[in-house]
Amino acid sequence: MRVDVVTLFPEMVAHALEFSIMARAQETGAVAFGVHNPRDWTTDRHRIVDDAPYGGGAGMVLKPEPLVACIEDILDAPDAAVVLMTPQGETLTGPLVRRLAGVRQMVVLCGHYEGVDERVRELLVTDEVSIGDYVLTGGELPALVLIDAVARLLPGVLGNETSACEDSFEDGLLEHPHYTRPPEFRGMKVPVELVEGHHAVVARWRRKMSLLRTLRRRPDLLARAELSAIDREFLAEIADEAADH
Ligand code: 6GU
Repeated sequence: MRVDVVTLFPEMVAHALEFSIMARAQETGAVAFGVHNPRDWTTDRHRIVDDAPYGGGAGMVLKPEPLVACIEDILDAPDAAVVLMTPQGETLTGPLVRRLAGVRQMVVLCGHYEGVDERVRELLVTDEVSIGDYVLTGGELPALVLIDAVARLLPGVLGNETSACEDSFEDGLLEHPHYTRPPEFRGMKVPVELVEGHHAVVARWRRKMSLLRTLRRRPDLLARAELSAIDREFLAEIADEAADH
């Protein structure tokens, strides 16, 4: 997959992609990143990228000419997604990440100031994405969140040791707790089910903890999760225990 980021702060984005799994994903060729400054597509002496909004009001709006010239130069796949990062966008979730992970090219436009001229959206933007209901000063951090979430689903990016399919949300439940050595730390013991290491016992303990965590922290997820008869039995047991106390 090719990912091109359009930003007035290219160093901020490029540097963040130089670490850990994103760096390795680039080295192995699973993903190719490009970072572009629309200022390089201006044609005036002052390299101006923004202007005051028509109709007045506070803040500046990103001008259409440099943004459109930049994006049109970058686009090379016919099925490319052109994603505008904006608090007005669709909230980023697993299904949206999986859909975007299926395109050959993703161009990510980082909004700034009051936003971008509406004609850029009409001409080129295919998706508008927000990372949650709070306002940030720019689209760079949200773009990095989106890119990380998408890139880790691409074939060959995660090793088997950190497979994506056991993550929280993948089966609609939160993950179980994790432990490593030592078996006792400050008087706190690792659960016996894990220490003894019988596969079926470990699997049952993990599933139960996953259900319990989701019930306590995210009952909204539990209501939508796919649950087996055994899962439901366990949840009924918890409900009975709670009723007894
Ligand atoms: Cl995509 N941009 C900005 N500026 N703020 C946000 C956001 C995006 N998503 C949540 N807050």
